[in-house]
Amino acid sequence: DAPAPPHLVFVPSAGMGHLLPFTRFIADLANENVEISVVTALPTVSAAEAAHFADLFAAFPRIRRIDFNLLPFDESAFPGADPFLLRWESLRRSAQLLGPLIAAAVPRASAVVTDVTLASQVIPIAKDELNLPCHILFISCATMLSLVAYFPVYLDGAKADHLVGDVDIPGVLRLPVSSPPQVLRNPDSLFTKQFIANGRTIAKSDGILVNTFRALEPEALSALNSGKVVPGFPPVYAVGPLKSSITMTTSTGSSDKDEGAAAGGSPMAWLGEQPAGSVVYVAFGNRHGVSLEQIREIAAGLEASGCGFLWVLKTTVVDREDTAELEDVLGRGFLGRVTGRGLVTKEWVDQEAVLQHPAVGLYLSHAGWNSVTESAAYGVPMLVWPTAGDQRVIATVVASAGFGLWMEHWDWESLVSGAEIGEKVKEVMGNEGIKARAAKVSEEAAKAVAEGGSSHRSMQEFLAKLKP
Ligand code: BUP
Repeated sequence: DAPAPPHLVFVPSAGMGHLLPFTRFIADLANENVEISVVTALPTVSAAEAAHFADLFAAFPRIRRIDFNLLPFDESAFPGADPFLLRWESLRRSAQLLGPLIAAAVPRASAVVTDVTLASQVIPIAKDELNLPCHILFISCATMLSLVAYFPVYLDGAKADHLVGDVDIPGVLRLPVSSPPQVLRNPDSLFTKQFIANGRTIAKSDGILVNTFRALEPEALSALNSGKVVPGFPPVYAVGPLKSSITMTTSTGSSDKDEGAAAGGSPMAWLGEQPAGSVVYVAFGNRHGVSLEQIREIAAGLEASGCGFLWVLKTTVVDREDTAELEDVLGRGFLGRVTGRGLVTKEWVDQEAVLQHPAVGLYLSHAGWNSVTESAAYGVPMLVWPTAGDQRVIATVVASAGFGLWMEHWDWESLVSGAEIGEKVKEVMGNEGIKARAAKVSEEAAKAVAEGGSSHRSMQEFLAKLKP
């Protein structure tokens, strides 16, 4: 008899930026000889996540779903906190329920794969309570992983409990104090506490899968794997760029089937009418609400650039709360003036499909890691304007890989003028050096995931270590 396949139990966290790499990785594994269960915390924070879970289970009926009913959690104790961060905390505080849930899985679980935001809770449960190997699927870049891993060492050295200066990560780079998540300056923030606890625990995991590829972050990967960052660190498997193989049926509010959801028509149909390389795609991720004032400046900039544009506009952190009318947000007359040349939508678009479209010549982005890996995979030059969190670290990676420009002095605290935005957009759209570099990075990405490529080999290495 052939041995039973290993059974992987995935415990993802909240937010599309966390969920998408999990579902992409899971979809990749669906062709391998493994059993898969996914722990689903309910209800999800955003509508996009709810729809995406539905898509996953519809696309792969063989994948089992383990419902995880969170314990009551009084969010009012953290007024003003980010709803996704609160969900991570709620997941962490309910983690003791995971032991019995995973122990009851059929067939018996052989390994757990979880998100870094849950690491300090889930690793001990998997390893000490259930005696199972536990891996992390790290959803940001390897450079950020090196920061997470090194930060506790840095704090010990600095005799501090928060970010106090540059972080010189051995073998990787010296991060100026302005680059790590700025909330780490506050020792009392929930984020800082989670970040440090997770950083201290990931070294006890059995391995870390990262959505990156060797050619994109060679130094960080070598330094992590040679123990330069943290001696004895577990193996880091660069398995990216992960791509979607799930058809988004329920979550594409503005796809071709839903004409008119965007001002100006359906994004994909509209892109089909634009000349090659002529359109700037504008999106700042699914968790960043842009201020009304800054929206007006971005609008002015796009109008002044003379370029075509497709803009996914968010005015609130959580999509369910975004009820503002486009015309009110953008200012009367704007949509009329850019008819035919620009399209603005508040709906979820299939960003991978957009970035693959030949009409798209530039991505004005918040530098969320998934977005960056998508741009890299499809060879789209970037103009990056980080909002918060890990995005300034990610912007460093984009700039050093050369396929994008990072506007370091553009922050979201002071207003960036439309005139400056328009100038930069025009400039990068015409920059042949960045275009050539983006094409090269895309070639390297394709090689990495092809049979025998570095990411393909890492994935095989990871699979070979799994036991039934
Ligand atoms: Br908005 C939007 N369609 O309309 P990141 C996003 N996406 O497919 P995050 C869509 O969501 P943080 C949309 O392709 C990417 O895979 C996009 O993840 C997809 O940023 C993902 O780029 C967004 O990692 O912020 O999650 O907004 O960096 O805070 O995780």
